[in-house]
Amino acid sequence: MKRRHFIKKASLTGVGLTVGSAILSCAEASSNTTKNETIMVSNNSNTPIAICTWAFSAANAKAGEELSNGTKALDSAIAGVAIEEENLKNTTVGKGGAPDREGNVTLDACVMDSNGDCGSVVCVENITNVAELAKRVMTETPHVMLAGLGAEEFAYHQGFEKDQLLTEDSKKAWKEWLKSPEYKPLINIENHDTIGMLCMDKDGDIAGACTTSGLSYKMKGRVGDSPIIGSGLFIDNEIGGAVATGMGEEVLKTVGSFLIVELMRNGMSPQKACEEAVNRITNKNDRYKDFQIAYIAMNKSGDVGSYCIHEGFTYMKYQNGENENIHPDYFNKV
Ligand code: SD4
Repeated sequence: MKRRHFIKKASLTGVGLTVGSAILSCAEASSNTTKNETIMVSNNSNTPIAICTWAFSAANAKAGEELSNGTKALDSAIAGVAIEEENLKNTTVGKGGAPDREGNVTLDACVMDSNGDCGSVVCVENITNVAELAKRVMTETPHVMLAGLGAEEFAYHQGFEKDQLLTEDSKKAWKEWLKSPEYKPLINIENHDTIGMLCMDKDGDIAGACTTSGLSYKMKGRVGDSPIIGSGLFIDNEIGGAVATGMGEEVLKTVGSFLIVELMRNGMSPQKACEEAVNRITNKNDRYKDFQIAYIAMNKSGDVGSYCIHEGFTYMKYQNGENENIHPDYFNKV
């Protein structure tokens, strides 16, 4: 099993106090963890890192800048993804997102913090910044998930403004689609452009956000993986985090992001864990030829990885002021 570098931390004062370090395997680490100590893997680089799905360079740079300025991981991720939620040209996130087949734009989002807290909103209309709304569910309610009208009304109570999410362009595209309304998602063309983001801040804490309008021209009421904790996003701050993009139904069936974090807990690198999560889908499902799934992951050492079914997916990585677009390996080489 791959050996990793862990730092044993004892939290005596509320501020993490490093009391020693040890080289332990992941399995040893989890079996050695007691109530009074937390096993942490070090961020070897000690610099903040932001990664996000697809080539959303401005969003990732925004998160990177926030992290560099000392903003915590969750708020940095939310600030990053907000760039795409507000980007009218992005037809699968936030305002400007493609509607369902009846013309309603409904958004899904979730966030997960480094302390294990999470929040989610599903099928929300008229609100642009749904990742921030998911955070409010986490911080301002006793619940984890709010749906539809309940989520929308909660947003107004929280001071969010009502917005028209269907733009002239997305309305035009929908009207065009209605002329021959065949529902057939196309690989990388179905605008699989959900933004999922993982951030590691200066303290080495990891958090993430995932936000989408889901599949274009989906059935009314359809919800995908993106707002589902464990499927579209999962974080365990002792181990790392993962996010998904692509055909949400297939991610849901395999609880992909949780799976990746658990595989990392058991010693896999982020890269290998993403590969295994994709393999779980392609091994059992011949239809993989017709849909795309992509995962990105980061561990507590700041290592990142990604894997997808088909060529065409890319992701962004910000570290040390550099914002790179990375083309990961993919499964379907034919
Ligand atoms: C969904 N996973 O709703 C999302 C779609 C997506 O880029 O990733 N689009 O199934």
